[in-house]
Amino acid sequence: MSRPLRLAPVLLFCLATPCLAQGSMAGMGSGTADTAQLMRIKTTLEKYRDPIVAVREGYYSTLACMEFPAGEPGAMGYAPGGMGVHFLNMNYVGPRLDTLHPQVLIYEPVHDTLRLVAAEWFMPAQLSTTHPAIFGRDLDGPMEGHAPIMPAELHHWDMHVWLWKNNPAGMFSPTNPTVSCPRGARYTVRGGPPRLVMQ
Ligand SMILES: [Cu+2]
Repeated sequence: MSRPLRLAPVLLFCLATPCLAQGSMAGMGSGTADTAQLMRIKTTLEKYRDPIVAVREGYYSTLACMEFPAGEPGAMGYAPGGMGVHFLNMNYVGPRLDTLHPQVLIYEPVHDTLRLVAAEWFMPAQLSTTHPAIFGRDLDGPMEGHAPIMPAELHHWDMHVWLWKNNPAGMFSPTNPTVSCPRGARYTVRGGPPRLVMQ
């Protein structure tokens, strides 16, 4: 049990995992995830459309709005696109994944508000030497932590699921080409995808 606790400071420091997800409910159909199950999860998480509710329940903003304009050799094959702002709940970080308790909620800044677009399941690589899975799909990774909000040493697995915004790249794609961050804003971060690492 000391492992998750030791991770806490690191995770709190970084935390915004550029995660990528793909598709929308309409675009799903790949993999084994079942639409009815995803719809139930979406309904359960609907309350987090209000980011204040998310914060009150332990999902804290990691501040940066992440965009990945282009891929690069040796990195995760992210489709060019955005991810948005990650809100992380450390209470749910551990060696098991639960469909109803994603570790991360993702919001897209739209005018003066934040719009819930995706949920992300996240596990530090040190908690599992094999691909964790959820919805019958393996998480992506392991990959390095996402700069600048996570140290590169924070190797992890993650999976983005675009439950609230259609993703032309796929419902489980880490990035969404329709998501963007405010141009020129202080905390808009545009970068390359994280590197895959060996377990
Ligand atoms: Cu992400």
